[in-house]
Amino acid sequence: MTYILVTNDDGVHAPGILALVSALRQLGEIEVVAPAINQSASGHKKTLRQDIAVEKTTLEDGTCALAVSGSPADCIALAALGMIRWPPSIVVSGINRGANMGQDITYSGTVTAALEGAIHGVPALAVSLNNQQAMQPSDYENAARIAVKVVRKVLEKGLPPLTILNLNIPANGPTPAIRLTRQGVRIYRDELSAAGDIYQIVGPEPTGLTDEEGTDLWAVHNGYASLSPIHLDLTAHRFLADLAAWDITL
Ligand SMILES: [Mn+2]
Repeated sequence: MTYILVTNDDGVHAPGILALVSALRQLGEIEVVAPAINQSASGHKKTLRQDIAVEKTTLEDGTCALAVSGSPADCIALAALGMIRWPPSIVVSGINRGANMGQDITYSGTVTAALEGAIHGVPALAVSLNNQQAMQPSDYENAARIAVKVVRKVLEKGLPPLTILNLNIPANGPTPAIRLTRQGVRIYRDELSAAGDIYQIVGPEPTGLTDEEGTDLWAVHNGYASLSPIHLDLTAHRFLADLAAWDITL
């Protein structure tokens, strides 16, 4: 029996997770463990030696869920360490409000929750919806339908160790096709806002991109769903030989 663990970073009562749960239910049993409040851009945060509160809650459609005071990755870690049945057939994280492409991947709670699944040896998929325009419920339904297609394939094929899939879907579907992509490069336009000694990083949605064909940013910018395999090995392999030539000796 297929058993799917669903999480997100927008919080357990966000519309994206509801659409995802609703669509995935056709594939098997669902457990929902998600942050109690919005934890977007929390990165791969691990809450160590601090209390994490977990409360039962109910989604709008009556689905039972666990609301966690920790990070998205904490939700998966708690499940993996014995809070609920483990392992699931797959961890699915999303549907995030806003794309997670380029360097967003390291900021994203949506993606890092999926990475936490990979660390614990389970296949995982992150799903995000691009929000350059206002999003409709139908956008989440379209994204969830595409996610189901990818989940079916992962359940059939599995994924290599420490590897996840990162799925980004344009708003204002229908989406014509999925493009297999590599991680692109974002251009952020953040600004600093100061009031005395209190600062805020503010900015619009990161609209800048290097529009290089074959990247996640390129695909979504051109109306396609983007599917990237992401690996937890962050080594800059191509630089390793140059680094050796530095000849750092002790
Ligand atoms: Mn989010």
